[in-house]
Formats: sequence, C-alpha cells, structure tokens
Amino acid sequence: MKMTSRSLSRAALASAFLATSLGVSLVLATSAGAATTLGASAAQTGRYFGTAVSAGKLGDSTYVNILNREFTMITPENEMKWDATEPNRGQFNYTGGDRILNQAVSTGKRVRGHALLWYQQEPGWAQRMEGSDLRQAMMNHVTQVATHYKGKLYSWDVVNEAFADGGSGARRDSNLQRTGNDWIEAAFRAARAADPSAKLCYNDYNTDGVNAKSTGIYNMVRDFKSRGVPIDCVGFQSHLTNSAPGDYQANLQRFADLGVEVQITELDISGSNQAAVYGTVTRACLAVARCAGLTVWGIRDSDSWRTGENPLLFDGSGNKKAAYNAVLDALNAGGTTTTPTTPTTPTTPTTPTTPTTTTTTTTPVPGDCSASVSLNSWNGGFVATVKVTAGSTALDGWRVTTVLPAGAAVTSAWNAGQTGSTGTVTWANVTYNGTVAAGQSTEFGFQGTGSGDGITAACAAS
Ligand code: G2I
Repeated sequence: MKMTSRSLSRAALASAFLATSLGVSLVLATSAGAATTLGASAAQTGRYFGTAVSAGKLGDSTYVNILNREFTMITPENEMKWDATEPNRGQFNYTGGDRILNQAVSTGKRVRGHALLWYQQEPGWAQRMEGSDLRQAMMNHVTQVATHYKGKLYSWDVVNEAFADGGSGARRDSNLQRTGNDWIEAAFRAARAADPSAKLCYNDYNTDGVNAKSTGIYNMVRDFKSRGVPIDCVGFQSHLTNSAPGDYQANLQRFADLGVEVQITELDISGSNQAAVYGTVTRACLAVARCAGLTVWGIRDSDSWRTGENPLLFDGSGNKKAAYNAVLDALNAGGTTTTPTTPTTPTTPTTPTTPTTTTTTTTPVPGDCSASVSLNSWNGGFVATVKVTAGSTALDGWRVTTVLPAGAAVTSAWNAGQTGSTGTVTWANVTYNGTVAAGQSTEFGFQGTGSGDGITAACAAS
C-alpha cells in the first residue's frame, strides 16, 4: 500500500493511541523497525539472514555488492560438498570453500558448512563404493573436512537429505544408508570430535509441514537427543512453490521443542504469490524462539538453480523485488528474540562437559614404526586417531595393536583393517596407506563407545 500524507498521519495517530494503551513494548517494537537491510533487520531479534554463495561469482561486482550489503551468513552452494573437497580418495581440495570462508571472514559474516555427507555430489570414487570400505571413507571425510574448518564455522550440515519422499517416513536408499542405519549418528559423532564448536545440523527438503517425511526426521532427532548423539540443529530447506504449508510454523516449533535450533536453510519460492509466501515464512521463523535465521538459496533470480522460475529476492539485474520488501517488512515488525546456543554434548553431572583430547605415544623402534593415539572424548564415546610413523627405514605394510580399557568397544573405523572390537584390537594397513617413507606418517581412526582413556598402541612393520 502507498502511504499518502493523510493516511500516514492517520497511521501515526493510531500507533500513538495504541502505544499509550499497550505501553512500552509497542514503542520498542516500533523504534526497532528502522533497519534497511535484511541482515540488520534480522539482527534486531538476534537472527542472521544468509544466502548461498558460489565462489565463481565473487568477481561479479553487482553480486558482491548485494552480498556485502544485505547478508550476515553465507552457505557455500557447492564448494564444501564431498565431490569438491575430496575429488580423489584421501586428497583434499579446499580452494573454493576457503575462498568463500575468507570472503565471509573479511566482511564480518559467518558461514554455514554444507554438506559433509549427501548421497548426491559424491565424488565418482565414492559412488562406486559400498559397505565397510565406504563407511571408512565417509568417516574419514567427515573427520578431515571438519578438522580443516575447525573453529571457523557457525554450523555444519553433517548429513543432507537422508530421508525418502512420500509416505514411508523411512530413510532413503543410498550407498551411504547401505553401510548401516547408524551411519548418521556415526557422522555426527565424528564431526563433533573433529570440531566441538560448530553446531551440527541435519538438513532436508519437503519437510516444511507436518508430514510423513518430517515426522521420520523428528523421530530420529528425538531418538538422538535421548541417547546423547550430538545434534544441535535441523535445517528446513524450504524450496517452495506458490504456498507454504499451513502448519509451517507449528512444524518448526515441534522440532524446536525437542531442544534443537531450527534454521531455514535454502529458501526460494516460485509462483505469483511469491512476496506473500516469503512474508509468511519469515514471520514463522520470527515466531519460533529457537529459529536462528533464514538463508535464501542464491542472490539474484539469475543465480538460482531453479532456472526460469525467478524464486529469489533480487531480479537478474540486482534490483529488489516485492518479495524483498515483504521479507524486510516482516523482519522489521519484530518477533521473538532468539537466544544464541552453543553446541553441547549431553553429559551426566559427574563427567566432563567438553570433549577432551589426550595423546599417548610409543617409543620409535629403529627400522620399525611407532604409533601414537590422539583421543577426542565425550560422555560415553570417543574418536581415536592413530598416527603411524615409520622409523629410519620405509614401511611396506604395518600392524598396530591397540588395547582398549574395559567397557570400551569399537563401533566404526577408517583407513585400516580391523580385527576385534574390545580389549586387544589389531589393525592392519589398507591398500593405499601401507607404504610410508622413513620418518613419515599416515593416520587411521576409529570411533568407540565407553571411555577410551588410557588406550595404548604399538606398531610393527609387516
Ligand atoms: O538442488 C538444490 C539444492 C537441494 N538441497 C541441497 C543443495 O546442495 C542443492 O543445491 C544445488 C546447487 O544449487 C546446484 O548448483 O545442488 C546442485 C547439485 O545437485 C547444484 O548443481 C550442480 C550441477 O548439477 C552441476 O552440474 C555443477 O557442476 O552444480 C555444480 C557446480 O556448479
């Protein structure tokens, strides 16, 4: 609606009357509504407003100007995915991800990591794998990438799109899922062990109302929370067409009530009702105290993966659309104030509240090898990283014997063949890490339940 000077003064009179009758809260809400960018208006209630960014567009000045002006959070659109970060097994490439992270840091923005494990955009070598070999590769990927970005990210989408569409509420079939139903919790534990400060999220689409798929995820999150699996947040992608489900807000709220942060992670909306639906989604987040922020999946319509649908807030020339104004108005109208949370692994009062790292080393034997164990522990579990170092001559195969404390058991492992799971557990190199030059090292790892404190490791050439 266009405000004439007459309607403006009528509106001013009405709000003055309301302010008098409702007291100070309205005055505060009104005075808070002055921000003129998405990021600043979201910040009034403690929230972020983010966008997906493509590293290849960081040389486009229109794109970068809007990015710098409007957004306070960045999600790399493709650059932190598995195919980008580990194009060959064990060879990591952080060029694109680091470029986006540096852009964010240098302009005071934060980054949502996306995505450690997803059945799409697996590198070709992983697509061709199955079973325990794949499980090892998955966990190593999570550990390596989360370690590279340790302490630098707001959150990680640890697992993306693992549930099936339709009425089953079940997991989606994939080679990841076929490694065992516990792959999701194993990934969350490995991510927490590698980076205790990033919030760990599960992210999916078609979960924007109460339906079989979102309920399947809800049940998983509830189960994880009850068993102490470290999950901090759930992402709702919200790729919408024409409308949002009537129970959009109620669905966010039921997840929030499980004790997790909720985030709108990939918002884009097509259809003639676009501006109104953007307003509805924004208000829903603002109404849920644990909804920490919204991210749109691209800046201009021409940047969208939904070619020809024009689902974003800026047109191809970078002009603000009606949808932009609808979001800005909704943000400026205010809502619940969100309280920042930090990731915590549930603990009992008698156990440490933060992961601890301890290292034990055996003495190198000339011509042989040594092993050292570095441990990340939480209540009821641990990840052990074992470093195998060649002595004064090269190794052409190695074996490591670990002794686990009573009550500890290995649940998954990577980069080594395993014999046994409790007590004395032995490990042998796999095909790609048996050869180690003199004085050089290679690593393998395993995840376990119970306490790993006091694990010992001894290495022998084989
Ligand atoms: O598919 C839409 C999104 C659904 N949720 C997860 C998101 O990660 C996903 O994003 C899209 C990106 O927006 C696209 O840019 O994921 C697609 C991949 O499934 C991305 O598309 C790919 C193209 O398919 C590749 O051909 C291309 O090499 O982008 C790659 C990098 O430009």
